[in-house]
Amino acid sequence: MRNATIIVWLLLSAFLLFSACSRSPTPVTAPASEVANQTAAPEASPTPPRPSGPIEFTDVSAPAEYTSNTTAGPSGKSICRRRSVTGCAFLDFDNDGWQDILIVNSTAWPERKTPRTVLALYHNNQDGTFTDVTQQAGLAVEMYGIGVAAADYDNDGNEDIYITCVGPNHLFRNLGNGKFADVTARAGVGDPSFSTSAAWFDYDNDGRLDLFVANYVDWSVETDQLCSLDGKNKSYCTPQSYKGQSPTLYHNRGNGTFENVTSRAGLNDPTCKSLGVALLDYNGDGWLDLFVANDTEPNKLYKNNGNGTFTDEAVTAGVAFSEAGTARAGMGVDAGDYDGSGRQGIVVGNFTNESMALYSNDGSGLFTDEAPKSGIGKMSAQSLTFAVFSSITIWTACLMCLRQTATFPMTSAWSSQTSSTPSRRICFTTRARRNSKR
Ligand SMILES: [Ca+2]
Ligand SMILES: [Ca+2]
Ligand SMILES: [Ca+2]
Ligand SMILES: [Ca+2]
Repeated sequence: MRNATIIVWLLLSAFLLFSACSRSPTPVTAPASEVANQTAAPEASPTPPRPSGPIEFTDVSAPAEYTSNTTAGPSGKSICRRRSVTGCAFLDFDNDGWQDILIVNSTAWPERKTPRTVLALYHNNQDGTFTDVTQQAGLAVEMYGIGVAAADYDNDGNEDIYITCVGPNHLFRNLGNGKFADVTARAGVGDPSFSTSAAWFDYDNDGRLDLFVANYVDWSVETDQLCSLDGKNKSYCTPQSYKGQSPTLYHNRGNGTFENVTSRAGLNDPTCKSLGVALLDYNGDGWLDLFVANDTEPNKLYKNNGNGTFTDEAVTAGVAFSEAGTARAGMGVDAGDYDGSGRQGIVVGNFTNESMALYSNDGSGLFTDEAPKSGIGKMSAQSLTFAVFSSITIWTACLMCLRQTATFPMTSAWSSQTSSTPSRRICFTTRARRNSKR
């Protein structure tokens, strides 16, 4: 199931970068004679010791030459573009066993004379440094990118890249020789919507990864609206000013092409204003389901019916609204067995004063928001939580911080089937603030 789904985003990336850079040297195997002479060691504890204090991260960007000229986009014309900064992914594109880095980039308005901005691919030199290989990889492509989902969709052993964009998305096939080819047109996956997050997963269990694309609002240069806080100066409109956009589901035909099966699958819903998607099998039936975090609209929990269709169960499951019955500004989302119950729960990042949601899965199809009781609610109340990462700890990315929100006695670590989006750089690239006066 290594490639069942791979969605990589900033916090996961940061975690992996930390792990990679602190990788221990390869252990040397002792000769058999020495092993035989060793006295029996005490049985290892089944649970590794936990750190006694907070986990500390060190910024290794400069020493690793891990830098990129990213842009958070044009200013003035739209809140939507400006506040949607870009994501990144860790993937081993050359199969050398070391995670490489892909950074998505946005771009400026055509009328603004700014330097050309493109994707950035950094090869891991295995010594703590990285080399920019964007040009030779064929990824020096300009687009208004937002997120990235990496997976081997054609089962050739090489991880491919899907970039979500404002405007048509891009699929880059990994040719296996260090180069990528833009196969978007042939594959038929160039969703023209305002795409934010994407997930590769095999919804029909045919052995081929399909593609779910989360879309945001019906915004474009032409539909940009005038909003003002003082009646004089243009400010950024809130999501309520724009119509939502339906997500898109592409079925992998297995011949390098995909079919848009959104309507047939029952996923056509233009009320969605989606920023994040998480994969989980919340009812344990072997069919991957989808949780979609919506901004100012009810969240969705798409139950996979096992026959190519999905049914939104979010309201009955108790994950569509806050406990006060209001739709929150769902952004980052992740799923994982945070409580060791054997069932996957859901964590969602929301707007300031909305608190995060921590949905506990009781196994009967119902969820309970444990955020208030667990302390996460209070701790996250003042944060605008864009992204979350559920593993041994729940990490949250708010505007100006990377915060270890809480630690749970997880028994299962990160699952290849439960990853999360949005693939967006948050804390380290932007100081943009959303207007809190919605
Ligand atoms: Ca590599
Ligand atoms: Ca591939
Ligand atoms: Ca499939
Ligand atoms: Ca299921």
